[in-house]
Amino acid sequence: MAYQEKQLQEISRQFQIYGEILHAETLKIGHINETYSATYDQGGTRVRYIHQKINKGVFKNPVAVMKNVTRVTSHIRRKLEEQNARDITRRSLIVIPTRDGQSYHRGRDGEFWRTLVFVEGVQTFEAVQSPLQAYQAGRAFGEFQNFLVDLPGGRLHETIPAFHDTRRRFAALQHAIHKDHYNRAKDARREIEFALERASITGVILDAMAKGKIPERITHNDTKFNNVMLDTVTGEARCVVDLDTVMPGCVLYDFGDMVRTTTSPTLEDERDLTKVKMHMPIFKQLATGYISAAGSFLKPAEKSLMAFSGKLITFEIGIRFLTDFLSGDTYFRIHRPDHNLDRCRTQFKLVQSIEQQEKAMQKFVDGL
Ligand code: GN1
Ligand code: MG
Repeated sequence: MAYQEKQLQEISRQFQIYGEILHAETLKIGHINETYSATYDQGGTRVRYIHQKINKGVFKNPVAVMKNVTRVTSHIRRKLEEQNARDITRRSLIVIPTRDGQSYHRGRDGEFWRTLVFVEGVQTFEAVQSPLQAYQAGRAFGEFQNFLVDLPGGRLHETIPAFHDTRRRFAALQHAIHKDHYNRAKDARREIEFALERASITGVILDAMAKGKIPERITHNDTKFNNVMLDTVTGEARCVVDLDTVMPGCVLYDFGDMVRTTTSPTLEDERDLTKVKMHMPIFKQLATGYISAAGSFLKPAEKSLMAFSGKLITFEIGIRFLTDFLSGDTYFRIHRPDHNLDRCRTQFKLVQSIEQQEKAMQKFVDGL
């Protein structure tokens, strides 16, 4: 644990938490931020909060990140209140302000911290357990996008510019191959070849957006399956989390990443590639769930690229892992040597599997 309980204690005192910290644990989720859950005694009841250190290397402007997060979460909360929805505090994240009313605390070491209400009675999964879970994920992210179609107050900050600019991601890969700073290209020959053969797909969504065929919308941009919290009892999606990259984007980035992280019921770094496969029944549930919530605002042009987006975003994340492997693993946290190469292989295997079934996927979406 990078931060000891004592340090966390000091940080937690900066926030409007009316309780005494009892203990804290590291949560091993995500490749980027550091996340802790802390238990407090609040008037004799135990309550939990999330404390998170924002990765400044990745999010160059944490203040902008928190501005976005606050706007988005308060808007969703207001909408849920208007609908007289129940269980509101488990349906959208709640940012706990600092004692001086800010959405983040900047420590003496310059690090940025934020605190969120811990949503109880939910689970996240690294791999899908059933097609119905994919339906839930699709519905949850579709609903999230739908909540934000009328966000007031102007354009959100681009917390990471060109985040899903697949052409730029591809150029970054080419650069890393060319530099081969760590002499690792020899270990990834097949993966490099696989990537280079598919250069032509990188411009499809970007071009459609540039031509105005596909609109810019507010999107989540990191719709991994483990960013959906499912109710432990009912299995229903309650809340989507990890809002750092909520910003102007394309709905297909979100749908594509859902395809990547749900349709093969395997881990993102599964080493047994024979297990990695796009499962049609899961895809069908995912797409149905998504359309059930997003169908009301989607344009035909967006819908028509849904199947393709699964392939593209899986490819994109694959080349990001490959680029990081070639560049010395500086971006994604790794837990073993060659971890990013393994992650890349898993993504590329899934790309292949999607390619084999793309027509059938397309046909299904067209019928929705
Ligand atoms: C990163 O760390 P996490 O799970 O929030 C990354 C995503 C990738 C994902 C791959 C800001 O997300 O873009 O799809 O890893 N987030 C950022 O697992 O780069
Ligand atoms: Mg994330």
